[in-house]
Amino acid sequence: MGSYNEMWQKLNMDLQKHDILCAALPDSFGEIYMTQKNRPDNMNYFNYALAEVHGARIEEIQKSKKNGKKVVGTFCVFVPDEVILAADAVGVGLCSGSQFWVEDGEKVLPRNICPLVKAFMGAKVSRTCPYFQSTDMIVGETTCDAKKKAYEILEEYMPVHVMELPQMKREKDFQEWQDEIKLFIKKIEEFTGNKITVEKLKNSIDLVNKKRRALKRLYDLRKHTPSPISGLDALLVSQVAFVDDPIRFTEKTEELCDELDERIKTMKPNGRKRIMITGTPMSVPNWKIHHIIEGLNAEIVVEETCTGTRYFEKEVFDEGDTIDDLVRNIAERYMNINCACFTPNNDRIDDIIKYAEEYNADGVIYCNLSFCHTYAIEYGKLEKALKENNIPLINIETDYSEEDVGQIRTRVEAFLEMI
Ligand code: BJ8
Repeated sequence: MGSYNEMWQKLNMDLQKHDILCAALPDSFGEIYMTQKNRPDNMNYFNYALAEVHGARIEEIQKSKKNGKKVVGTFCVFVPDEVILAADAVGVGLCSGSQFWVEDGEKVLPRNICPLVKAFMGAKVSRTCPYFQSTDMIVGETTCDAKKKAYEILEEYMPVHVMELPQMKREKDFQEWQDEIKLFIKKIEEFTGNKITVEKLKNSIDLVNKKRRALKRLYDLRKHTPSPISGLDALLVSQVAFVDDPIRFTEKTEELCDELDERIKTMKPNGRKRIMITGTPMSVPNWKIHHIIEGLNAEIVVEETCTGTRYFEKEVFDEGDTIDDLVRNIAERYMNINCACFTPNNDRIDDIIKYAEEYNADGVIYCNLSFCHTYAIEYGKLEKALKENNIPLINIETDYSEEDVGQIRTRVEAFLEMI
């Protein structure tokens, strides 16, 4: 990473601590990513984006701020990016996947909660995340107890707006979600001073749909046997999607897909086991499970997670004459994300069975962050359904630490031999 000390200082970051974080990232990225063989050339952009994740991208965001733009941070794929962009704000996904932040998170939160929540609190408390330090407003949501209560603490550090996400999918819930989106529009208009017009909202719907389409194209290419891209690389693309400029990201992902389109013409089956990952999101730099699985000569071909299919599946319908029409379209798309915070959530099981067939998966690995109760409980139902469909499944509960790597490797190895 280049020298950005002056910028980080202006962002009131703890430079000493941040140096420790920055020193570790290139090593782990080099060891996990750069040792992969035969990577697509167009992954260079995503390597660069990762290397500059605290540098060049932050510089760009600072430039936007100087030009009067507000920066809005989010933690969940339920917060509609379309609204943020239509208000001419910059949106960044702030979920944190590093063990580095957990310790500081535990200073303000109980230890026995999900590492993702502890990590995002730790990132703020320790002043070592330049995205947090650049963010003018956080938009949270009432998905799980850990997050919704953590927002009350986060509010002591910065402005927070929380969207109430209904947790059933009845008509009345759908109406309520539309009302929440309208409240969010009002809030962000006040916050940015920019009016959201029908035209602006249509443009942002179009922009985000294009981004989704590029990711869908990438995932469709992974259906090929063998997959033309490793699961690790596909995960990196998804992780970059949360912080990058959406137009550039879409262009770069399409370029990558063009290359993969050519690749599949000459690829021959490699006999590797094809694995689907399902469960909780894997935000940057959480590459732990992918690294273990692909290190055992299997290939991950799809992730049914929020850093996978749940992020890009289904587009927002872009027809409508009024803000209300467009809000209805947005609500419809987002209410169909099958997160375990919903009850019931049988559509997620249907999705997993459908993907197993579409991606020709030999087995499914359920990855659950420790203390995430909703996903942990849902495992039982999925296990039953996959058994009925003869789809092999194992359950891995883990956090961001490295302590259980050996144990997980042994279990995955046995699973791969069995399927
Ligand atoms: S839509 S999966 S991004 S809530 S933070 S629920 S892991 S205990 S992240 Fe999520 Fe939105 Fe759902 Fe997706 Fe569990 Fe941890 Fe809560 Fe988590």
